[in-house]
Amino acid sequence: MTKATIHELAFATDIDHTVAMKLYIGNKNYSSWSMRPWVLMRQLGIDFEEVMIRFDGFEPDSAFKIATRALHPAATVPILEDEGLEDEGVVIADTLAITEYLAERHDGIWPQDHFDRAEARVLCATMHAGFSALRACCPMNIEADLPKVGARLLADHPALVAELDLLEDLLAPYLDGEGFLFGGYSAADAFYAPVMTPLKTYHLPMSSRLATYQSRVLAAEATKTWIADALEERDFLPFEEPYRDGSKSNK
Ligand SMILES: N[C@@H](CCC(=O)N[C@@H](CS)C(=O)NCC(=O)O)C(=O)O
Repeated sequence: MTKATIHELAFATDIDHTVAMKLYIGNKNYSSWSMRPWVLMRQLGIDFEEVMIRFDGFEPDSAFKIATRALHPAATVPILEDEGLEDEGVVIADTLAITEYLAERHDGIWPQDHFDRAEARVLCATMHAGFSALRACCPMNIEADLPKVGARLLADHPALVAELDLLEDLLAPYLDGEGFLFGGYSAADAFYAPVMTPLKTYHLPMSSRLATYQSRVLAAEATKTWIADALEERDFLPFEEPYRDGSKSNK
């Protein structure tokens, strides 16, 4: 897998078209949506080129928005670009759509068993469409450690507490095994891995079974690599930091 960083993709004319699939992602410390297809592809050994579009803000005239809009009107990351043959190609925004696209070409994205597959899809769809309080109160911030903030958020936001209960209830049937949610690594693990990082960052409560799964999924090779890359970024972005003061942080 090769790596590139771009800041003004919208104006770039020399994009390398030699690699079949490109995954456009945001900052690894902050972009939980980008993390999902990245860890999925990486863990399953699907080759891709990673292109980071740095978050500089989400205003319409930000470099991030200009670059992402040039790729797809959704103007969000992740975006998967697959060139296909003879100038055909596809640009896919949205993690679920990317996951289904990959599943049409690669084994192992969804569990093998018919019923497991349906249940894995429910888990992914529920994560994709829900958990708005967790997302809003506890944005992913891999390198931060915010126990006091976490305690305050739990006291002030009943919706956050309810979503943590929902997380436990949703995953409970799948936490007995020694492996991942459906045995082998699947899209379900990739969709839930990013949520395991705020549980750590904000010291949120969880059952011992969920904590065991958290350790397992964070120790998966792909997740470990993503986290190591995130820790190396050292790119403090105030608009992604509701709780910290940049002057006291890493940059
Ligand atoms: N439904 C999209 C959501 C993607 C998303 O919101 N990504 C964030 C980065 S983690 C983003 O690009 N935000 C830019 C914005 O909100 O304008 C997906 O599943 O991929």
